[in-house]
Amino acid sequence: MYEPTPDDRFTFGLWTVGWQARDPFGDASRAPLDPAESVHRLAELGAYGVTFHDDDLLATEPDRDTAIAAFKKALGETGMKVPMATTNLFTHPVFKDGAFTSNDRDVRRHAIRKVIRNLDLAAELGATTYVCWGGREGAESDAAKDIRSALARYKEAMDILASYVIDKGYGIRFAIEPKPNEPRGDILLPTIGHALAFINSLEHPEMVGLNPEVGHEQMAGLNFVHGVAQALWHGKLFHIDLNGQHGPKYDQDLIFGHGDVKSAFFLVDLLEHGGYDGPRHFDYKPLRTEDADDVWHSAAANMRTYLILRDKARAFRADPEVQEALAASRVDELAQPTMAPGETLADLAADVFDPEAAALRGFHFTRLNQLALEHLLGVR
Ligand code: 3MF
Ligand code: MG
Ligand code: MG
Ligand code: MG
Repeated sequence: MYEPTPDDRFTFGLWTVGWQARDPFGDASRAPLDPAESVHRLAELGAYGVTFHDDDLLATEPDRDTAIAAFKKALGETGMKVPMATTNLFTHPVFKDGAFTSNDRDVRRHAIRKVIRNLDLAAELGATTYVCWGGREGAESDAAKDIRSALARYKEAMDILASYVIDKGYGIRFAIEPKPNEPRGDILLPTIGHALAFINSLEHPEMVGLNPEVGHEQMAGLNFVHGVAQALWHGKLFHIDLNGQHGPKYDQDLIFGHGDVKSAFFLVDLLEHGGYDGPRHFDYKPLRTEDADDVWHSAAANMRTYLILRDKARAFRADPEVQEALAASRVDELAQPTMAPGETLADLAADVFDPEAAALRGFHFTRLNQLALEHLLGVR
């Protein structure tokens, strides 16, 4: 039970299992991992595919062509897919003031070239989503960056990339990954909402959606389930980064479910019943305390936790007492339009309504919440 298969569409960034656990205070605690080994190990664990930054492929082999050939060989041997790719625009010090929005115009031009080069590889490997996380697009001082110009340059870069993909005929859509801070003091497009508004200003808004990450919204104290629901409502949930976080602090990238488990339960419920059909992509970091074997236990833990929560969410929905509680809370009533078709404002005005009596009606949400918790805790 809870054994993942490729049908579950679980994917992992090469940079997750491959993280050497360097942090701002300490050196690497693990050796670099050969991407081809990661592909094989993840396939054995039941994953569907892998994703990568351009530079991730060079973890153990500096020659790009040789590295790509070895990666392709591993994909061929395992049947693993590459549904998403992305660009590293944050590690090299040239990107210290950002990439698309660096004050240095030469750097901005270099960044666009770097993305284009990896877009060609992404298309060749069959990726359909290209993620843009604005890691260093930001500032520490409000004097240092003209945010309106930065957004104009961000838009310029996204427009150039979208028309490149159209010209090439690549079947790729872009997904912006919001994050409030870290590594910059403040990052542009800090939340799902900011990114959604930005997308409306682009030349090809239909080609650009979101890749929200659990921990990134929770770092800002926001409700991730609400954010994902809004992205779905706008038709913009192109991809997702699943992991765990304990509220507002540094980006923990814990295993999925190892942070706010109740939010993880409702997230899985939403993804499974809310019409998302993309990959379930894990963007986590194996703890720095873990050794080379532990890494694979941690990868497996992400998928197992998702499958357990999927089971719990199904059981929650199927429980007659839950159905009764949902009805008592009038959850379905919200789907009913406030005005019936053909009704006029005169009809609205004619309502006989007693606000004092309506104010006395309880919604019984506590019972629903407790039922969800009991399903999650395994006592129902
Ligand atoms: C950082 C992230 C990134 C992005 C990745 C792209 C290194 O907090 O979440 O991971 O997910 O760059 O997709
Ligand atoms: Mg994170
Ligand atoms: Mg992250
Ligand atoms: Mg991420």
